[in-house]
Amino acid sequence: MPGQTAAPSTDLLFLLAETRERTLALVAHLDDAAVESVHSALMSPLVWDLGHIAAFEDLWAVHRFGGEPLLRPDLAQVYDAFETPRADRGTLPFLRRREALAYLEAVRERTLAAVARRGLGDGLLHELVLRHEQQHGETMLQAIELARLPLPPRAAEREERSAGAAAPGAGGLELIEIAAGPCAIGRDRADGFSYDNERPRHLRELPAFRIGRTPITNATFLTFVEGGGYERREWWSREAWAWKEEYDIERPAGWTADGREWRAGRLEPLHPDRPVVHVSWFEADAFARAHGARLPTEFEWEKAATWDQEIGAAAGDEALAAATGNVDWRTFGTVPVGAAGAPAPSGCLGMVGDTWEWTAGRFDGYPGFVAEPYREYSEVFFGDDGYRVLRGGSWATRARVATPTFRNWDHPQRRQIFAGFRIAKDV
Ligand code: AVJ
Ligand code: FE
Repeated sequence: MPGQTAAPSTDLLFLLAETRERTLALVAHLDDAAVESVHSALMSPLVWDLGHIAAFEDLWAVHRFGGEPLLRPDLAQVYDAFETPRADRGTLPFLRRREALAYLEAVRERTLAAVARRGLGDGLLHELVLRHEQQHGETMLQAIELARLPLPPRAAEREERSAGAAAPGAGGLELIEIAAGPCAIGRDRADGFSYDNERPRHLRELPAFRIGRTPITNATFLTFVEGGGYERREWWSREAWAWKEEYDIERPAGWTADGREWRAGRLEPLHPDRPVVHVSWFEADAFARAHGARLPTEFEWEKAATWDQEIGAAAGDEALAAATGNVDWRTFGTVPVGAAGAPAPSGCLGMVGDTWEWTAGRFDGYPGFVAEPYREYSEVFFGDDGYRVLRGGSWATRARVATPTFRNWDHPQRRQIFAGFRIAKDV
């Protein structure tokens, strides 16, 4: 599958270099003000991500793996994401663009020197560093979208993959039934790289359920907006209603009242067949209630994405890779639902790629969870804080990260993620 870890090899060094090129290309066309200023209380300045990527690599590849002292111990605090919430990052003495770029380069030299000295070991720490930078690439794309900054010039060459692709599944309202039975959830170290929150792989018994063949499209969500969806108190939870009222939320983030949306720094007509994105969990939940439905649990989602009823096991790596749709910044935007990737064995389309999908439950550890290699990756977000799980990755997620077992999470009111949803129902 795309997230598979090959035996540690020089492939990893190639991928580190390729990922770095992409990181740098995200900001190369922007001026210092665009890169260094805080555009939104929700997001770090782009330059913070640059320094943070370097600091993470300094810690894990140079210090922990290479056994060298940190290159910049003075910066550890500034770039500690947990110590310094996003809202406060604008006030920190973080590096300016020129210094951050130099820091990235100096750390990378030390990383490569350590590899030259001791090889890659089992490759897991370098894999962690690689995927960390890849995840921050998506965070930076979110910041760029939110600030309505231009995408890198490469995005202008993006393929238009909409041709001929009608949206199957009635705009997301067609549901597929998944029979009752067990499903293996998660991924073990023996299967290659996994994050601690995906482990241990374990069986779950699930009752039969129905789930959207595709995510909900813009056209379908528009009927909710125009049908008074944001005014019907009965469709909203108490918490969601309070949020919606406080912030005067009337439509998905980036939509205008006259039926257009902000995409890649410009206003474009709303594309009816593309999945709705930039909705919060609260909005997704309200939409589902309006349709007498609910959001799928993350286990239902994973079963719909991976489970092959015929063989009573997860589909093979090749089938899962073939079902992976629009990822890797291939189009720098969404495509019509169902247009990219083969169907999962369940018949569901577009499970991985195009848009993250909100799921019903709280983010928590699987039974037997062990934090590794650091508690701040996921454990500190578990439990009652109300983080909801997103699955499936978006067009902005790198293929290596966008696996059907990968768990993303955020607060239910957040809308900066390239996130939509599909609906589900009990049988
Ligand atoms: C998995 C996307 C929620 O951005 O907070 C980046 C990924 N962890 N650096 C985040 C992450 C540490 C994480 N998410
Ligand atoms: Fe990080």
